[in-house]
Amino acid sequence: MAAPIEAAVRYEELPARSSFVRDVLAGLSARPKRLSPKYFYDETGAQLFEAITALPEYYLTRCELEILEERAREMARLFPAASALIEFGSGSSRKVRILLASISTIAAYVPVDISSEMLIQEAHELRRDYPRLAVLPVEADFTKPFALPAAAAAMAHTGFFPGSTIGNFEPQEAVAFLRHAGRMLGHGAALIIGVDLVKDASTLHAAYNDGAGLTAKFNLNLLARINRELGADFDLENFAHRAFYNSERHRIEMHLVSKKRQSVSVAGRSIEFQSGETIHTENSYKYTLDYFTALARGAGWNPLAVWTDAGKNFSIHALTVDTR
Ligand code: AVI
Repeated sequence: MAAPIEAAVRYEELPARSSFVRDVLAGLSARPKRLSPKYFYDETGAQLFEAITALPEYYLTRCELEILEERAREMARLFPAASALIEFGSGSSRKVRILLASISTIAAYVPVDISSEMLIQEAHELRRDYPRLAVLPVEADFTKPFALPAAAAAMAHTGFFPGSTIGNFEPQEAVAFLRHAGRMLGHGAALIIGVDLVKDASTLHAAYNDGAGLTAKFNLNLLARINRELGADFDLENFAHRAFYNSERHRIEMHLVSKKRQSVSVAGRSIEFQSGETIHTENSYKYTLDYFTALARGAGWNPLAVWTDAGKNFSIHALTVDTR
């Protein structure tokens, strides 16, 4: 019988307040101003993101779930007997549950996430539903090296990185992440990764400018979080959500636009905004199948298979790593 989970293995204290304040002050002092999208996900932000995934305009989650449902049995061939599935940035366990339901050779599941509350909660529920599965959560920033729990380290590894979170990295960061994942998972390991696809600008625009205004709330929550945690005095009424498709760079850009000339106090520092000045809060890159395959090859991963939904909106790539 597997040991009960009281807590996730905590690899380091994250996100440390000191690095949050440092990053925020550096980003708001830069020209143009910017904030990292990794700071969207406090408790409120994580809940807003979950709500976004259910929006009719936000096709990404729906299309990825369609692929997982249709193809999980094909994916099962990638899993050696008694293997460990390592999920980078696990969040809710909705997607991994589809794999677990179809792939009986997964002996251990290692969800890796920065937020321990959801990690522990989901781990409890998975252990209840899959009593024979070793659920070994790790609280860590999955973009940095972390140690796998010993029980999983001894098994063959398959990585899982759904949701097109790779699209929130700059292409060179995506390559660096894939290299790091390859080193962690080890030679011959497979990676199942969700990647959003280039498509018409109107579909993309709608997905990031939803009618219910949840994406706007999600974007503005970053300022609310800075108010809550860093004692800032952003007036959310004075900023607006802006998202558009940059077709030259194949990415959705999200910004917060200052509606007027204003001064905001952040951690004791005064930050000046011109009217119309923006804070760049997120890029969400969209790839073609060939471009992503080439990017992955450049990071040491060879393609095994690729699947799309019927509408060809979203893709899941299966890759294998050559670390020699
Ligand atoms: C998490 N990530 C893949 C989402 C995306 O679509 O880039 C985050 C998001 N931003 C706005 N809506 C959703």
